[in-house]
Amino acid sequence: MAAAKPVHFSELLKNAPKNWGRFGPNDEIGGLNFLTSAEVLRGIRAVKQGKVFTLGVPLARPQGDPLYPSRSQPIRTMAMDKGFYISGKAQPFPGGMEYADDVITMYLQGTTQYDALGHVWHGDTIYNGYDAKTTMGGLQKCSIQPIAEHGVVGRGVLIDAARYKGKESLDAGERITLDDMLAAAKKQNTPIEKHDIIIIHTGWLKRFYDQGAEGIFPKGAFNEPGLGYSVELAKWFHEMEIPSLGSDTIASEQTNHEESGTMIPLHMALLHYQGVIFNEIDWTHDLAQDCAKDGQYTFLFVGAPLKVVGGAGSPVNPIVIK
Ligand code: UVW
Repeated sequence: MAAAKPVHFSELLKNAPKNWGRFGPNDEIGGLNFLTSAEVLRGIRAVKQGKVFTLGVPLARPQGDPLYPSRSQPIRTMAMDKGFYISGKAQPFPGGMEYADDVITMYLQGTTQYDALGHVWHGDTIYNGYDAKTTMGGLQKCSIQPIAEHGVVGRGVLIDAARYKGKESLDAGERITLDDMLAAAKKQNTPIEKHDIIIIHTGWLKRFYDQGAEGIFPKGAFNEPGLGYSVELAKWFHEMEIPSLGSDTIASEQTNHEESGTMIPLHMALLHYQGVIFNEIDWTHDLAQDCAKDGQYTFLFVGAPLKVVGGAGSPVNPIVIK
């Protein structure tokens, strides 16, 4: 049952671990500090077959893309195409070359994306203790740029939570507990190792493409399934030094934490407190099908967000190589 009045995050998370200061006073990349060259090589050692999966969703479809309800759909328009030449508005280059150009207007988090560490906070400080006023007019601290400069490269592990629960997709608001995640990993014969990049498959995103918006916003509600907050889960992420978490949902976590009445508390407990890099709206369906077939749930994961100066996030097309 939902709490009558939401508990403030400062109270809910009073025993949750924090990495502020752990990587120095100037840190802006949090968990990516764990992704050293040794971790890149560990990721490369997970490559066994040369199979490639791309986790980005199609961008700016005329019929609409999956995104957080307050964000508007990406709009792509042609700035140059054959019509410009036909109408005489443009002339071919000397030699005859013509070209097409286009412009996109979108939320940087309006597709498969990474969140910057300055994307969310409570109170007056963002990750690592920087003043939240540094977000005004563009993130001067903890923007997506330092994350993009580093890259998100290491060993990835897919946790197929839908398969573990015997479903094609989890239900609206369904929680994946720490025990669920560890039991799913065990069932897959793939224990999660320290510094693994965790990608959770819930089957949720496929509902959007099969059923339209109603599939992921039943009765208009934003109520996603996913990993749910507990202090044990937060401590486990801290002990395991998990650099990054992704999923096939819009926020990569269970939306509503009923015990406290809070919304998306892992954005606070993991991203804001520990610097875990969040990756969202991943297309995991094909990868999950393939992992179930060949039993290989680990891979080299390569996430390359754009170096958007001052950006709170960035689109990305993560690459998985098995
Ligand atoms: C918010 O938390 C508002 O957005 P996202 O799910 O993109 O992190």
